[in-house]
Amino acid sequence: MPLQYNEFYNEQTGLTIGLKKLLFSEQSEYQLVEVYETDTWGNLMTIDDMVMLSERDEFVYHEMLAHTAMFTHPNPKRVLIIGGGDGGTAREVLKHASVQHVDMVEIDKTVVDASKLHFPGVGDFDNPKLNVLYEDGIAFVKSVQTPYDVIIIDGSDPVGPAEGLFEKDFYQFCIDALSDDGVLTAQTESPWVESYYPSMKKVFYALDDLFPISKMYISYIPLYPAGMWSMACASKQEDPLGDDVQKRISSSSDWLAGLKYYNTEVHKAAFALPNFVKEIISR
Ligand code: SPD
Repeated sequence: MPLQYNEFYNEQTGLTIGLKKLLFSEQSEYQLVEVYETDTWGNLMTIDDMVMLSERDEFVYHEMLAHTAMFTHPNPKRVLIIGGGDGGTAREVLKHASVQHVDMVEIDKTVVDASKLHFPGVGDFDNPKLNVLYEDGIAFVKSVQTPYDVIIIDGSDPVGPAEGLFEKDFYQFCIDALSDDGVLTAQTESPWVESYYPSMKKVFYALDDLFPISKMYISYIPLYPAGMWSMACASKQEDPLGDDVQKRISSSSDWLAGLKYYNTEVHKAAFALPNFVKEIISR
């Protein structure tokens, strides 16, 4: 019998990944963090038996979560990442020349330690603009004094320590912690996994109530449940589908050519939602 990792997301239906060996396993104060060497996906991190990232497909998630927010803001200087302990979202944020300071607030140091050891190509932890704090992201957002231009919620699934990242109260604190033209993106689970619909609805209804502009967008991440993944983009002023955003993306074509998923066309197309997805968050 080959060694396999299985994540079941619909009773008996799930995802199977071939494994070579277990590289890391630690029950932290918050969760079970494991890293495997896989057959064809590079190293794979799971938290409480749910896939967080693989070396081969992590670029989709991190590019889409980071650049959608960063290009929607006209001049992002201060950025807050809640979660994101593997460093992939910060790596993408730090590609933007306007950025002066990034606070990454990860509750679990074990995630950062495992990432530095087993995903050396993912994070940019030595970048002097990056400040890593090991704290509860919700408590941190409540106490923000100097506003951020962009807040990115790169949390885990809505079970365990990340549950609060799907609550309206949390987004109220986020809007207060954003500058007047602030932009927020958040990971919001798979449109194919019905057990997550209540959490998705909570986030989108909250953003719709709190922000002048809020939209869902989607991307394709093979090792996440069912491969289709949703994200939220909420903004105080700029529409992510506005002409200025498209101009900003196009004028960065020199370094954007180095990305593997995100580009001008993908930014726009990601906001085109199939009807069954629209239905999940319609009110
Ligand atoms: N089930 C996957 C949920 C995605 C959680 N975030 C992944 C962290 C990658 N930086």
